[in-house]
Amino acid sequence: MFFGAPGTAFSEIPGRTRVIVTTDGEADDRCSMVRFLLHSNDFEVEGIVNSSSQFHWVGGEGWHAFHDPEWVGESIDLYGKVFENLRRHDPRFPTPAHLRSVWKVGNISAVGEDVERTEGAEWIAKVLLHDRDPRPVWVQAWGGCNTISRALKIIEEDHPGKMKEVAGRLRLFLIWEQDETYQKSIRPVWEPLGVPTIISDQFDGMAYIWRKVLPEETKCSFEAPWMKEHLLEGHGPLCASYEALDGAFHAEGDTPAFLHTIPNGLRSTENPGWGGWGGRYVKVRGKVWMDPLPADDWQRPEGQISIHNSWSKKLEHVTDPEQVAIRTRYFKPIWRWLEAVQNDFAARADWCVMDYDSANHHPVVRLKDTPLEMEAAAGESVTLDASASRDPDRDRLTCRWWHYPEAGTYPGEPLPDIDGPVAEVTVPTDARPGQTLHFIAEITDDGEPCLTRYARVVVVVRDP
Ligand SMILES: [Ca+2]
Ligand SMILES: [Ca+2]
Repeated sequence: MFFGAPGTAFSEIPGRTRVIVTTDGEADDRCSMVRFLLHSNDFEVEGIVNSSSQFHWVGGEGWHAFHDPEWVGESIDLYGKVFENLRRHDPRFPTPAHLRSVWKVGNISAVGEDVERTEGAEWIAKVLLHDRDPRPVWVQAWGGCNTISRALKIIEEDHPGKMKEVAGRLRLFLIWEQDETYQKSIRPVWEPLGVPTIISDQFDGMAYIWRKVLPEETKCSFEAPWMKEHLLEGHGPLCASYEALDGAFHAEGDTPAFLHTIPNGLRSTENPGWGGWGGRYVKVRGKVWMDPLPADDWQRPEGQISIHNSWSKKLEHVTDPEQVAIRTRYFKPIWRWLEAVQNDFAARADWCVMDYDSANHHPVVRLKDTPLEMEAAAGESVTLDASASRDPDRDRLTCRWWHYPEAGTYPGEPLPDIDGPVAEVTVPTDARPGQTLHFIAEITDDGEPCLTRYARVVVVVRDP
């Protein structure tokens, strides 16, 4: 254990990621939106755009009905009611007026409709074409890709000379392919231009099937008593609007799309294979990343991946212990972080109603004489030092350094965890030059709820 040195809360906060959300307004999108708005200090929110999907569109009947796009405006209004208090905890929370100004309605009239030049599609195109800001824009499909597809067609039609530049700025995070437009329109044109694209199936661990697929030990913060205490009651109107199911976590299938882009120290945006709050992915072609194979003999679909051929749905109902073990392993890149993710949510819910001194705030991880990337030969030892970390609330911090084998390329046995802020690790003698080992500093305070931040050090094995 060590004590975080005192400090002001707002210095040294990592840069925010630029994000655009497209959403089909399903109940779980509406739950995700509550969390997203409470994380909006972590992002530069460039767009929130209603879109259709294979599940919901205007004119869809019964379960396929389209939730009136105004739900986004209503969520922003509820955010507006707690905004002043959120600002006491981080002045970077965007104003409700800003969020309203970037909320647009996109292509919603039918499944996969990407013909009409909607306001939402024009807006996404405009942001992507904005050449004064060179930083990546993470465009997330919480629903179909059709509005994104229309936006990219606008760029193809009106600004063909800018496509390469846009491709360099665009990042796609797709929650399945919830219509055919990725395969039909986006993939043929934009994959060859090297747009980094993550197509997730693991997200389903946070969606409706969470109770079936998450390990027991991760479920406590999804159950009704936890949700009631930490979110639903006594935390203001935005959290009260969260559509719990019988009081418990409902579903937030789209949440991993933005969890991936939170600057929490895991540096997931640098490489989808490194793993982070939004899951861990493997490169399947070009710059396209999808879920790791559940088992060696599973085949990845060549074309669209969605509810009809998803691995999560194949694994949902298995009961054979071997298959259950495969399922647990498959969702681990998501569930391994969930306790910290839920505590983060709870702290933000507190920020809606509490003053600064009553609430908890994140540790600030600081490494000392420890580059984020270092070289070491097999058999050589390196020191990883996070002892300069601190906590704005002067909370006591605990640190654990752990080896994340799946994130690196060294294929041997995982190295043991090391408790404490300073770790000396020895590169295994059988590691080969060029292989990588990832070490995560996981630093947690003793505030209520406890909050966790990270650092990731990548050790590249060099020639002796
Ligand atoms: Ca959705
Ligand atoms: Ca704290």
